[in-house]
Amino acid sequence: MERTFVMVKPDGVQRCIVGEVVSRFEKKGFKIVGAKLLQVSKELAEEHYEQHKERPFFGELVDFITSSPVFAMVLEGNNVVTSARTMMGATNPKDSAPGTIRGDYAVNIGMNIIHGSDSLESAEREINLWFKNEELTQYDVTVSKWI
Ligand code: DAT
Ligand code: MG
Repeated sequence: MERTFVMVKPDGVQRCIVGEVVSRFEKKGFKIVGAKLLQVSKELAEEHYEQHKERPFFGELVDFITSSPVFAMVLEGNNVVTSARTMMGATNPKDSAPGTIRGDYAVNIGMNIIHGSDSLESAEREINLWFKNEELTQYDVTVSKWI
């Protein structure tokens, strides 16, 4: 079954909308298979965002993601990588549609509430980067046959 990495960024944790964000994914029908609140190290932040290391905003991005705890999750479900990205909305909140997480809760591109893996390859890389195998669970949800 497909898995993705999703993280509520420091702005989302500070604004007390972790539950709101998690709830959207739960209600959609995705299964949480791992979750933790953590303070991100500079090393982890730089590795996570390595594809952006030449971009002018890289320093700010690393400073932001390490500024306060994040809530990291692994979600599982059919087509979850693409669906979670759709639920997040466009990167820049000025372009994200109402009804999406960024569209409903964010105003600035620097503080856009949530991260989600952008492809199956990124999801695999990010899940391995953020979670140890033993932190991920396997369990059956009895309602899954209705989802
Ligand atoms: P996404 O988070 O939608 O995958 P991304 O991978 O292109 O977007 O960029 C990672 C994060 O970097 C993004 O969530 C917010 C920040 N960012 C992207 N473009 C930016 C820009 N032009 N100025 C400032 N921050 C930016
Ligand atoms: Mg990205």
